[in-house]
Amino acid sequence: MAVEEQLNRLVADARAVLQANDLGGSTKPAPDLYPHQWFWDSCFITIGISRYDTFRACREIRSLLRGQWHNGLIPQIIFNARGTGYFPGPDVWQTERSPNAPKDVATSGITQPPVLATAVLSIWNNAGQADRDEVTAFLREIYPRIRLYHEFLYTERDPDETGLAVVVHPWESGLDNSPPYLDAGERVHLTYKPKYTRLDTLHVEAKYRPTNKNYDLFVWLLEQMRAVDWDQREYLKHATLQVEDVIFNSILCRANGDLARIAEIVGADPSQARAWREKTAKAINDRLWSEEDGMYFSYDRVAGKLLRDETIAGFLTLYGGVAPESRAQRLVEVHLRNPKEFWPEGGYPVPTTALDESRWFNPENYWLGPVWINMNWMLIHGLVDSGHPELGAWLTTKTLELIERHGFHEYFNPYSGEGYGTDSFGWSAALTIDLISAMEHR
Ligand code: 9WN
Repeated sequence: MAVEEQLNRLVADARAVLQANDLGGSTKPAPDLYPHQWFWDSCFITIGISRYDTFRACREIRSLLRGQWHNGLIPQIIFNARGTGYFPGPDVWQTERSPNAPKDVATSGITQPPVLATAVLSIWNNAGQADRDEVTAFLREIYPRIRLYHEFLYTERDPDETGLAVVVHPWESGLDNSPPYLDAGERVHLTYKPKYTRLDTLHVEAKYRPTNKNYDLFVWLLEQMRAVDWDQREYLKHATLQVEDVIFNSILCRANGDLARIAEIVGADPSQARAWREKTAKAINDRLWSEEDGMYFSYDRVAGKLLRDETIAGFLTLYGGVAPESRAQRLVEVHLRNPKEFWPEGGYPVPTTALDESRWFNPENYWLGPVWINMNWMLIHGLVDSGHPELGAWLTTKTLELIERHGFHEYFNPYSGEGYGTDSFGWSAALTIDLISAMEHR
């Protein structure tokens, strides 16, 4: 089959996945496992959809913003009233306890990585000339809301005013059971064993998902935040898990750059977004770099130390445009392209946990090793932007090969490419569309 034809078919299949997951206004990440709207999923999905349907992409963002809290928080989940089979649901979160929660829509009480400004800018970048004015008006309308979200991160989530947003729940990081979170989580003393029934393992075999012990931590932390009625400042005073997360903050850096660009488009002042970007980039370099390891790590604010587990996280500084050239070079040459760490010979880069991180690595389990398409997508951008365009192009080819051979799964074995978790996974489909469209525009 001609390559062109193969790529066209892949795009058509990806669009069919996004069609099937359409909730009418927003897109669920997966048919059964994730029946609601998720924050960063929706952003990645918007990026893909913006390549072929500008106004559906706008609707996706509007739906997300319906869930925004008065203090600016964009929640990790906006519940779909007809969605069933997901734990924890609105009855567990009880976010109505907070005066900040929106009244007419049920949401969770935590956030997720801030891809929002980047997703919104992609709509504008990808819109046809005929739609530009309407999209500019849309940007003008929602710009204050995106800015409010960034403000929330810098006021309510940066207690030391370092420029680094603090993540307080593994689900906020988006990489729920990634080693740094299990590591920080081991130091959290669960004062009781929470009572709950998992539903995820009805959809996906337990060996591919976080453990029950991980879920105890997830639910216990949720209950601690609920106990202070989702009051962010109050909670942070005593929070037992607090991570200055390198991925979250790298994404924030890029998003600040994109927010500044949106400000320019709508005729607002971009200087605050630029200042935020600089502050966060500097803080990542000052606080999260380990010269000894030649790697960036997240920082455990409770234990007061770097979480030096070897995961994909440090490479995301390339996506954030944060790493100076010499550091970027070390990241790529010493670690990323190392077949013992992140470049499996004959397999598929990039595993989310290093192959030689023997304490944690597992090629089948969630964020403990498998390849995820959103991570590769961000890394491709990071590689291109940091002066490694050939490597970026090569990673694009391998990522599309993975999808073509194994389908739109949630995550993949870095050796064999076998797909795990749910199939018909939204961002796997959406980012495939974006990668192929970007190739065509080169
Ligand atoms: C909790 C929806 C989400 C993703 C996360 C991924 C997984 C949820 C879960 O699914 O997390 O947010 O229930 O396991 O880890 O990144 O946003 O696709």
